[in-house]
Amino acid sequence: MMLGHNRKKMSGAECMADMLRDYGVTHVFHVPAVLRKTFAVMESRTDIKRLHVHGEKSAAYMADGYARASGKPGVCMAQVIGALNLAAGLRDAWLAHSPVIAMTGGRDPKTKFRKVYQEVDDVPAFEPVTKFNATIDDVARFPDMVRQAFRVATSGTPGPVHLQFRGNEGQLDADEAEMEPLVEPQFARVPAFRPAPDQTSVLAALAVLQQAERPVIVAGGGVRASGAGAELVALAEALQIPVATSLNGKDAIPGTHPLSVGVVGTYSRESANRVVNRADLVCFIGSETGGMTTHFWAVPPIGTPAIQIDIDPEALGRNYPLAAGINGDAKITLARMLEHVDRAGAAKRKPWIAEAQSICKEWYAKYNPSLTSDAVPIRPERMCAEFTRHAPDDAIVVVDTGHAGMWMGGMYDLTSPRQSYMRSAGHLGWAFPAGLGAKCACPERPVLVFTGDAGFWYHIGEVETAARWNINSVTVVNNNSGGNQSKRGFDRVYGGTQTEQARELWTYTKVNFARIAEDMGAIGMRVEKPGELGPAIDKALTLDRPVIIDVVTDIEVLAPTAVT
Ligand SMILES: Cc1ncc(C[n+]2csc(CCOP(=O)(O)OP(=O)(O)O)c2C)c(N)n1
Ligand SMILES: [Mg+2]
Repeated sequence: MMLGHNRKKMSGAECMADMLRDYGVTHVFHVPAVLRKTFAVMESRTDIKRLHVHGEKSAAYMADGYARASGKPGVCMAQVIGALNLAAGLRDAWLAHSPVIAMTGGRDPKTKFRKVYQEVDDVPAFEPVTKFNATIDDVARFPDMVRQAFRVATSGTPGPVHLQFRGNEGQLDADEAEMEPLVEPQFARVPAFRPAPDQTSVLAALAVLQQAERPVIVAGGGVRASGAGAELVALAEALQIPVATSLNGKDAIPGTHPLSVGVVGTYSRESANRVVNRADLVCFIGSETGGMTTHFWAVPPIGTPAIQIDIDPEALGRNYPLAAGINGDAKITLARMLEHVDRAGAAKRKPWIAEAQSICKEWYAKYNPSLTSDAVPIRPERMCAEFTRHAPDDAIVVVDTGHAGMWMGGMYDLTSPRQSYMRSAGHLGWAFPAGLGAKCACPERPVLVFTGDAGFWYHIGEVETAARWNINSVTVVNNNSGGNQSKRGFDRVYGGTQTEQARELWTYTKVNFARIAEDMGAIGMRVEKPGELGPAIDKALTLDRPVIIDVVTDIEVLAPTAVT
């Protein structure tokens, strides 16, 4: 089929519905009313599920969770008045490089600047959170602009895009034109391209890496986007190099692998920071070398010899001067490195591996009492240990930020290369709706969410969405009736000890989320004793219903902070 040779008269709505179907989109998350006609024709022309949710921000988070779980772009939509709510929800996708496509209604040239009801110029607000931010005023542009949206979202370093359609509800979709709803399947998922590295830089980087006595790999989200976990582990094994990950790259290597040292950086595991800071060379793969992963460039300190591999050439050397840099897709690059690797030198790193492993053993010995604690109220470390024991081999584990990110990033171990781990890139409240999106994308895989109560409150209304649409994720709430990650910071500004009244700044009323969930049509379970959590997770995963497990935890327990 040649582009431009199969045009027929059709509406924008028909064109959009056909294109989304042919790109393999299965779900669209929206708050009405936007592209109304498109939604109507979707019903007869496609099997796309049109999820009417409780807020534009959660629609964006669902699309983001869908995208991160499947690699396929997640699609979310809002009318003009909801556009900035949607933009707010793209911020996590932007930070995590997730391919989300947001569509909104926009201004009509006939009436703009006349104080039209609900209208402002939304386009600039999408600028900082998208790779491509465009307006469509003529229906004949549907095919090329939708293709461009998928192209940009999935290629290079992936990320969100925004298309604004003429009319507050995007009524442009009712117009007709001669169009061809052609799609390019290559851009239906990440990565669209796998650019291969040049041979010279592969050999140069290998030479540096093989010479090092105490190298460490830091694997980032680029490894997960590239699906390069197997190649990463193979290279680490061939050269005997310990592997730390960023939070975003946590599922690049199972936590139970003998070369895994944990998540490095700010929300981290002490063993990873200690190993990275003892290394004589750090090899960053698919990592932005950002503040969170490097504990604001203290782990490793700037000046530590470094290698970097990235699909984006502009990322190479941004924060650490490089001994070698490779521009390429992580999976292809690691495969090329494996072809040329000299395994003979690996033996010299025996003492380094032994040191890294003893640092990991020390970590387990130090935290074993809290990981196995029978204390009531329950300690969050024990919750993480139950996740390690009870997450099925093919689970998608979805984690909120703040304390949730610290607890699970540091204390939970993936036990199989088939498990996935996705985490909020900074927004409290992301995990629960993102978990729903992940379950929509991968209905056959168990989805287990870890969130704090403050995180869960944000989008609690989506329990009703989960029940209505049978989105059967299992959400475990670390319920300490407050946002106790904030406690340390308030202790500090009160000069060491808070006043009793200061607790109004970070605590809530005690509630039973299990009961609230039941009222909204989900299954609720309440866990008050540590031994009950594992069996509750096992049971919840058999129910084929959305489940909220409310775990009553200790408000005084704080996560360990990063070591340098
Ligand atoms: C959108 C947003 N607003 C504010 C914050 C700052 N923040 C980080 S953690 C936190 C409280 C977390 O409370 P909860 O989810 O209950 O977890 P806990 O600390 O109690 O374990 C807040 C307000 C944030 N990360 N994101
Ligand atoms: Mg809390």
